[in-house]
Parts: sequence; structure tokens; C-alpha cells
Amino acid sequence: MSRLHSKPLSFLLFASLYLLLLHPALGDDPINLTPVYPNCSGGAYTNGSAFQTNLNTLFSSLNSKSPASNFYNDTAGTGIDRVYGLFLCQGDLSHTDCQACIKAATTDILKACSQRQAVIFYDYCQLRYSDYDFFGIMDPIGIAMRNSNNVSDPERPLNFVSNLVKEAPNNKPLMFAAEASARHHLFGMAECTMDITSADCAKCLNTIFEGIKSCCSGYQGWRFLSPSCSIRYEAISFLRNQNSTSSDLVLSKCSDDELPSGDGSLQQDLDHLLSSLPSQARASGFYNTSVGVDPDRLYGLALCRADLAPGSKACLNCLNDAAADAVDECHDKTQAIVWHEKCLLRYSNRNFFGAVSNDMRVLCNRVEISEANDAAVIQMMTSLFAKAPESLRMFAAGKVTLGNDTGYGLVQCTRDLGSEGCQDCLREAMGNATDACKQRKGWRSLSGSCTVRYESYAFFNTSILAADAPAPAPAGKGHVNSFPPVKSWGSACGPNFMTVGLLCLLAINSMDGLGKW
Ligand SMILES: *[C@@H]1O[C@H](CO)[C@@H](O)[C@H](O)[C@H]1NC(C)=O
Ligand SMILES: *[C@@H]1O[C@H](CO)[C@@H](O)[C@H](O)[C@H]1NC(C)=O
Ligand SMILES: *[C@@H]1O[C@H](CO)[C@@H](O)[C@H](O)[C@H]1NC(C)=O
Ligand SMILES: *[C@@H]1O[C@H](CO)[C@@H](O)[C@H](O)[C@H]1NC(C)=O
Ligand SMILES: *[C@@H]1O[C@H](CO)[C@@H](O)[C@H](O)[C@H]1NC(C)=O
Ligand SMILES: *[C@@H]1O[C@H](CO)[C@@H](O)[C@H](O)[C@H]1NC(C)=O
Ligand SMILES: *[C@@H]1O[C@H](CO)[C@@H](O)[C@H](O)[C@H]1NC(C)=O
Ligand SMILES: *[C@@H]1O[C@H](CO)[C@@H](O)[C@H](O)[C@H]1NC(C)=O
Ligand SMILES: CC(=O)N[C@H]1CO[C@H](CO)[C@@H](O)[C@@H]1O
Repeated sequence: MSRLHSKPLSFLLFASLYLLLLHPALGDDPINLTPVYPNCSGGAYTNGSAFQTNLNTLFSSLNSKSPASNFYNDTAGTGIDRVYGLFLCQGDLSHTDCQACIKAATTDILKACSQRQAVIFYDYCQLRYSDYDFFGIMDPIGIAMRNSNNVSDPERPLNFVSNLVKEAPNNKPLMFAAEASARHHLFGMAECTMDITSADCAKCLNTIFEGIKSCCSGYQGWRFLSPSCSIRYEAISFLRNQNSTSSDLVLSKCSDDELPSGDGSLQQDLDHLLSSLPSQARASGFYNTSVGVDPDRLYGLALCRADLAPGSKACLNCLNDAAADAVDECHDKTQAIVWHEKCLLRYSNRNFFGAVSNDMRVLCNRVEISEANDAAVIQMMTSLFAKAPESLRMFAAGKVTLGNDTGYGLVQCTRDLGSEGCQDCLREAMGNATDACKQRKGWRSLSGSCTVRYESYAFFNTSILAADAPAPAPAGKGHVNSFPPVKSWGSACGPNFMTVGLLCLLAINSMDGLGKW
């Protein structure tokens, strides 16, 4: 049985709330380096002892590895004073953040403990040392934490995380799994230290997951920390979003007017359209079609992001989810657009094929970049929307070098448009994004006919980057801002923005405008 000490629970409750309120955990914000929980055990060691010397040697070794790896185990010394140690950084933590976290841990653990065994946990990393060889020995004993708010449907987070509990042990080498659903306010992760086997990882995660079920499942946010594995669920993102994993953007727009109910044949046609579009679009990544007969005809299209290989399961899965969302969110409305991270689905009772949609959403990252970098980014992006309209699949991807970093852009049109329509759509989308997101580290415009997106990381499969990618920005011009100060949710996005997951959302059309399609 897992041990749930009431004292750490209340202390940690505070720690977690602090995190929730002040650290919305953008991938770009600095991470919180306040220790969450130290646990010291074993006999004390003395100042100047061989054990202490070995411990210092071990810590230098771990600190030297943290800039290159999210896990490392090592030993120092020999005989009875030999020290065994390891660190683990959350699988999506950048190497820079991992380095900072382990540096803090090797300092704090010496202040917190003067014993021969200890483990210390942070929001994003953990460090452990011992005078015995614990490598490969699974230890699920730890502490649970939870937030104070109730959750209306406890099963939902549990189901969400149970998938991660199943997935993580198979994700070698890191044994880390994370998932985000901004729309459902579900963010979760599960991970194990890499010294244990996949089978032990599964056992460890199942054990602590049972612990969560018995203490914390009714709450909106919980985690369990143990020396060999951890799980966490929050209603807001704490994920670091490296390499575009787990951002799962879902937005939809529905018209106000409903399909006339009549004999129900329109609803049947809509069901038919939505259930057939995903498989029709799978083969080439795009499909447009219509069902029914005038005047009751329905028109629909589906588009997968260009980096999803034609025919791929990923394309089909995304569109199936989008179709399900269209049913859920825009039930029987005459028109809908659903934007997912990797696909777009749209239907209407009017023929919109070939016409540029004027429905647009703009999202801006809250972190600012320098004017010079912004100019380099815009130059690169502009070069893309000259190319996309002429390309077969109507997309273009590129990258730009900014000092030591690289930014990535992707623009894409729905293929019912002609090249002129595509160009118009991209130009407007780009103009609206650069207006709203001046000098921002990432942004996107989502329209019913095209998407334009820039990020400071490779959010798409970079194998689609053409060999003739645009030249990097002039050397020395770009430089990357250091970490911005931590900002609170509301104000950081500006007066006209809403926050959605990691991003600020500029709702282009007010709710009143929705019916006027
Ligand atoms: C070791 O010595 C330092 C001062 O040199 C002292 O602050 C610390 O408490 C001592 N630690 C132990 C374990 O005795
Ligand atoms: C702290 O560590 C000791 C030794 O490993 C262990 O017996 C104990 O259960 C741990 N306590 C918690 C709350 O994790
Ligand atoms: C949570 O639910 C419990 C029992 O259903 C109730 O007693 C408590 O007041 C609720 N707390 C909040 C913060 O809603
Ligand atoms: C790390 O742990 C593994 C067991 O999981 C062990 O085989 C290996 O020797 C350890 N590495 C070091 C450097 O001690
Ligand atoms: C994440 O990005 C880094 C650097 O761009 C790359 O080396 C690494 O392979 C990527 N990881 C995944 C899972 O794509
Ligand atoms: C770029 O990398 C070099 C070498 O690693 C480093 O010295 C320099 O400070 C970095 N520049 C920036 C802006 O991070
Ligand atoms: C798809 O859209 C084009 C207009 O771009 C139109 O000519 C074509 O008929 C549409 N396909 C279907 C099956 O409706
Ligand atoms: C990227 O795309 C290439 C070509 O379609 C594919 O072989 C590769 O597996 C993809 N990589 C990932 C990480 O999906
Ligand atoms: C909401 C918004 O800013 N939309 C604008 C996008 O850009 C065009 C001009 O290019 C404007 O007409 C829209 O109002």
C-alpha cells in the first residue's frame, strides 16, 4: 500500500497550488526550482569524511551529464563509502532546464539532508543518492499530492492518465509519456527512472496509480512522486512541450443556425458526411465532397497537416477526432470548422469550395523575441507563402536560424482553392498574425482555408523541409532573449486575448458574429 502521510500532503498541497497559480508552465517560462519534497534516511555522515568527498564527486559527475541527458546514474568511490546516485528530469524538459534543476537539487539536498541516503523531488526533476546499490531496484514508496478543487468527473483524468501508465514503460529509453487535451483541461504525464526494467516500470506506475485512486481522484490536479516513478495530472498545462509533443490544440467554430430538423434526412446526411470524410481524406491528406441533393446539399472538406504522410494512421486518427468534435460541439449546426493540431475539418450547407474563408483565429505565444529575430522570422515565412500556392499539396515549410536557435514555419492551404485563392488566404492570415503577434516567439493563424504557423521548435516532422530551404538570417543579427519574468495568466495575453493552453487566443469574431456567416 502506498503511504500517504498527511503532513507532506498538506505541505505539498501548498506547493502545488503555488505552481498552478504562478507557473502556467509555458515551455518557455523558467521552471520552478523550489524543492517539493526531500526525504533523508540512513545514518549521518560527518564533515570531511570519505563519504562526503565521494558525494561531491558524484554530484560533479551528475551535474556534468545534466546538460546532455534527462537521466543519468553513476557511482563514486569504493568500499563502504561508495556513493550511488541518479537524477531524472521530466522527459520533455529541455537540457538547459534539466541542468538548472539538477544544479539546484545537488545544492539543496546537501542543505536538507546530512544522511547517507536521500532523495529530493522538484516539479520537473528528482535526485537520489545512497550508500547502497539501489540501481535497478524498483521503489514505488512515496508521497501523493493533490489540489484543493474538486473535479466534476473524476473518471476522466483517471482514464486519461491510465493510458499514460500503460504507455510510458514501452517508451524506451526514457520511459516517459505525456499527453495534453487543452479542450478537456487534461494534462498528464507518467515516467520511470531508466535504471529499472520496463516490467518494473509498469509495476511501479500501477502501484502509485492505485495510490492516487485511493487518495486523490476526486481532485482537480494530483501527482504521486516515488524514487522510481511518478505520475501527474493537472487541469492546466505543466508540460514543457519540447518538440511540439502534446500541445493538442483543439478549436472549433459553429454557426448559430441549426439544420432544419424536418424528416431527419439532413442530420443523416451530416452524419454520413462526417463519418466518411476522414477515410476519404486519408489517402492524399485532403478531400472535399458533398452529400444530398440541392437545396439540401451539404459540403465538407478534410485536410491533414502536410507532414503527416499520405495514407497515414495519424491523419485518419486526427480527422476522426475532429469529426467527433464537430458532432459534439456543433451538433446539427449548418456550418462548422474544427481545427486540430494536425488536421482541419469543415462542413457547410453552402458550397464554399474554392472560396477563401474569412473565418480566422490568431494565437500568439506570450514570450517576446527581439526585433531582429522577428524580422528574420517574417522574411522566412514570407518566402513560404510564395511557394505553397504553386506546390502540389499546397504547403511549404521552412526554418530560420536565430543565433544559436532554429525556428520553424509551415503554411498550408485547403486544396479546393486555386493558387490565387491560396495566396490570398495565406497573405491575410500572415498579415493578421504578424499584426497581433508582433515579436512573439510563436504564432499561428487558423482559417477555414489555410493555416500559417511559426514556432521556435520543430513542431512538424522536419523531413518535409525542402532541400532549398530559405537561407539563415545574417549571422550575428539574431539573438535570443533570456527568460522573461514569470507572468500571471490574465494580463500576459493583453486585453483582447484569451488563454488557451500554452497560447494566447485572439478571438477574431465575437460570439455575436458567429451567426453571420
Ligand atoms: C559541516 O561543516 C559546515 C561548516 O564548515 C557546517 O555548516 C555543517 O553543518 C557541517 N555539517 C555536518 C554534517 O556536520
Ligand atoms: C523516505 O525514505 C525511507 C527510506 O527509503 C522510506 O522508508 C520512507 O518510506 C520514505 N518516506 C516517504 C514519505 O517517501
Ligand atoms: C468537494 O466535494 C465535497 C464532497 O462532495 C464537498 O464536501 C466539498 O465542499 C467540495 N469542495 C469544493 C471546494 O467544492
Ligand atoms: C546504472 O544503472 C544500471 C542498472 O540499471 C547499471 O547496470 C549501470 O552500471 C549503472 N551505471 C553506472 C555508471 O553505475
Ligand atoms: C527533439 O529535438 C531535438 C533537437 O531538435 C532532437 O535532437 C530530438 O531527436 C527530438 N526528439 C524527438 C522525440 O523528436
Ligand atoms: C551560442 O553558443 C555559443 C557556444 O555554445 C555560446 O558561447 C553563446 O553564448 C551562445 N549564444 C547565445 C545567444 O546563446
Ligand atoms: C472539390 O472542390 C472543387 C473546387 O475547388 C470542385 O471543383 C470539386 O467538384 C469538389 N469536389 C467534390 C467531390 O465536390
Ligand atoms: C517523418 O516523416 C518521414 C517521411 O514520411 C517518416 O519516414 C518518419 O518516420 C517521420 N518521423 C516521425 C517522427 O514521424
Ligand atoms: C480579425 C482581423 O484582424 N482580421 C483582419 C485580417 O486582415 C484583414 C486585412 O488583411 C482585415 O480585413 C481583417 O479585419
